[in-house]
Amino acid sequence: MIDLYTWPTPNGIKVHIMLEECGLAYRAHGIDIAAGDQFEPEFLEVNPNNKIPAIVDDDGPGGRSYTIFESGAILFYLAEKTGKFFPIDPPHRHQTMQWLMFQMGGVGPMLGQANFFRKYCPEHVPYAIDRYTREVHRLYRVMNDHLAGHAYLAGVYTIADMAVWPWVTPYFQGVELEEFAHLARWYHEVEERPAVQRGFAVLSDRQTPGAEIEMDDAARERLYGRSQTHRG
Ligand SMILES: N[C@@H](CCC(=O)N[C@@H](CS)C(=O)NCC(=O)O)C(=O)O
Repeated sequence: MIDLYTWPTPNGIKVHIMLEECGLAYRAHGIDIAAGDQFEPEFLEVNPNNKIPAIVDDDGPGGRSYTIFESGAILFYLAEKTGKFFPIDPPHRHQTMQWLMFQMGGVGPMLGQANFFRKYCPEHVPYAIDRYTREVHRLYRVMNDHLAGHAYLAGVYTIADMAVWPWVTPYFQGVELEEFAHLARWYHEVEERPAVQRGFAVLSDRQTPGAEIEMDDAARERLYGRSQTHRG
């Protein structure tokens, strides 16, 4: 059994999808990041980086309990554990890693900043909105051009698709998906997968997946406030 500590945001959803795709048994524990659950001592023991997602696998390496955080590392761990969605043959394997890194180092941080400055920042900062919205367009174009000649990011369906897909879901990052025909084709194809739909629905009774998080001043301070840098 895997204990999954998560919230229905893109970084959480990618792991929900992988667990569903692999048919692994898991228990989802909601960590409400707007309410500050990520700073509770019990959660910090699981992830000292105070972010979702994280998992505790009671059947980890050597049959022992194993804790791991960082969504890309979790996908990689689950792929190695099950032998699924991370091809063995060198071109596909390296392409999978390339697009997974592209998501973790580019798509996640840049789209995250675009969403922050467009929706959550208490000040209107045009320079930041322009910068990150342009970056979103650039990243969408890179993926769109690639998907013009490939069914999936690494050629076949892998953890790289699972990592990128939930980031393309929120539409408040200043792009129209349908303007990127190949990316849209891929997006809708992945969306049709039953495991993706089940993964997307995890904890949807507590927060609409991929949607804007309701943010009052207290929640904004918990998530982005200066007090976080002084946490003991
Ligand atoms: N690089 C991390 C990023 C995780 C992340 O940013 N999680 C967000 C939700 S999508 C979070 O938990 N934020 C709470 C906080 O920063 O206090 C990963 O991919 O796991």
